Amino acid sequence: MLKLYCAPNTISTVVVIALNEGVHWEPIRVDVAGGEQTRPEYLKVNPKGRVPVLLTPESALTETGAILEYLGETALPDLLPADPLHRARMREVMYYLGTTMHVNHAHMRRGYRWADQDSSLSDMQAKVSETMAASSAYVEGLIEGPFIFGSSPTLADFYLYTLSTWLERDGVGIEAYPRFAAFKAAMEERPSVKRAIADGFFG
Ligand SMILES: N[C@@H](CCC(=O)N[C@@H](CS)C(=O)NCC(=O)O)C(=O)O
Repeated sequence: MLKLYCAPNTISTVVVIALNEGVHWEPIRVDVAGGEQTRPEYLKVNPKGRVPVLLTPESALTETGAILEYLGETALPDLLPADPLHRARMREVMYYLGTTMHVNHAHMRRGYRWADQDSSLSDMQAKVSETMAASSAYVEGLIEGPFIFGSSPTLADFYLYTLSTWLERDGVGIEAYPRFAAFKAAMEERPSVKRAIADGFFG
């Protein structure tokens, strides 16, 4: 059975929802707030000290986008577009979310990765609502509705859902972005998301 090292309100919840779409799996909860991911036992699992990590029978796989694509190819083919250009468009969105929007968010609580001085850290925090609003505006223009690419979700929708749940804490009101807000509501109708919420992965 697949196992996932995961924690509430982190990017690992993307994989939680994807797995809930139809894979037999088990969570291994990591106390990220308590720093468990920095301890030697965890670093043996993931030397990067981050969640998520997917344990397959063969190996430990990291990086949210890579895990999603592995699940798409092995267990969730309906969430992986068959057409190469559509598949590349899906990746285009996932790379943006992983390398830009997630990083914007990380400047709120994880600024110490990039700077030491208090003034630098508070500068970074002050920019988060601006950069997350800019990302939301970009995403608003992408969403065909109700999902990113129209009526059927792809792996990228799970990624975007998790980021949508971070906006309030980052000082961005999703209601300013009607398509993005409707997307979030549509995702919350899916049993996979309902189960993740009930299991305490959000909020
Ligand atoms: N590039 C990685 C980033 C993973 C990541 O940054 N995870 C965060 C949670 S959102 C984490 O584990 N943080 C723990 C820490 O910074 O100590 C991915 O997309 O999977």
